Amino acid sequence: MPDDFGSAARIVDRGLVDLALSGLSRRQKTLPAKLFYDEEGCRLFYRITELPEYYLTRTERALLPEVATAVLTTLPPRAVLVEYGASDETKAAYLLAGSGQKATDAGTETSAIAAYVPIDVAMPALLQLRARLAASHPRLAVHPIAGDFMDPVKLPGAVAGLPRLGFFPGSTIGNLDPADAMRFLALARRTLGNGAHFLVGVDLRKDPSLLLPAYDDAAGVTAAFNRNMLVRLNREVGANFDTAAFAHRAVWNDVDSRIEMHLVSRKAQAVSIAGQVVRFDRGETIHTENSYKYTAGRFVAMAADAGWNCTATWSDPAQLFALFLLQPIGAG
Ligand code: AVJ
Repeated sequence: MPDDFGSAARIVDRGLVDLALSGLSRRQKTLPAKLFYDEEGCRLFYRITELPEYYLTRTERALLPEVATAVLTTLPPRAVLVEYGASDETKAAYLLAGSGQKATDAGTETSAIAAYVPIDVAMPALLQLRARLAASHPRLAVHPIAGDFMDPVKLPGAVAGLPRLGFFPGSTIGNLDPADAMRFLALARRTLGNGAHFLVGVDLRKDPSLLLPAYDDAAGVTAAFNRNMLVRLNREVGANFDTAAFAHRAVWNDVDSRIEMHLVSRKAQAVSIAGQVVRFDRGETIHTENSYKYTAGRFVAMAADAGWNCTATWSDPAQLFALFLLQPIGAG
């Protein structure tokens, strides 16, 4: 059936079209932040994590050796590590140290973790992660799940009954508005169950003079990351954004305690997306991302509302970033 082949080549992802058009038909135009992470977006985000202005990743990573040691000693043996938004295993590796490595490393196998369930929207990244872990931790059971962590997660049957350690590093929770963050924490409470531990990395509220450069770096990597959303829509759903006609803007919204990223239309223009025309005024913006910043008190209160007790906190001396260890309220 040559006709089917012909049309299949031009099939666009309706889900992506609908997501884009529904956001772009609002008064304040929006595009959802999860659209950032195609392959190029993942590469650009990785470059962001290495920027001098982007303190988040390096600050969290500096805390992880000590945090991992402390968490692993409180964990029951043979736990499953469930990581939300696991685009790579570099952070999980601290918790997996000594887990399921070659038999010759058996002497170091004191670790609690028997299985790893990375959850992420980026399927290619998950497949690469699994391939790397097959080499570095051949005896670790790895069960990737491709999907949005805001949807209920069904843990694979193979890990049923094992105690659980949830892991949500990188302040990815900051992408969710507070209502969704609460919903997510409550959902994770149900997925991870009684007896669980949940380690969450959170970027702390701080002076905008430190925050803004982290989202508007001198090398322009964050600008390219932001515009890549338009590049992706051009390629995947046949939109015709002139990407140079949109400027990157990061703003600090003090009332809502968040960094906002926008793409600012440099002129009045019309863009066609899957046959629909979207008009932009000059200076009109597409709101592409929120990155909420919490005080420790605010985060702990929100976690409590979602059914979690905070049992330990780690932060750097400058209090830029924090890791919170949560355990279910009233369980065990
Ligand atoms: C992956 C959501 C933690 O909000 O800091 C980095 C994404 N956006 N630069 C963040 C991001 C712009 C990042 N998170």
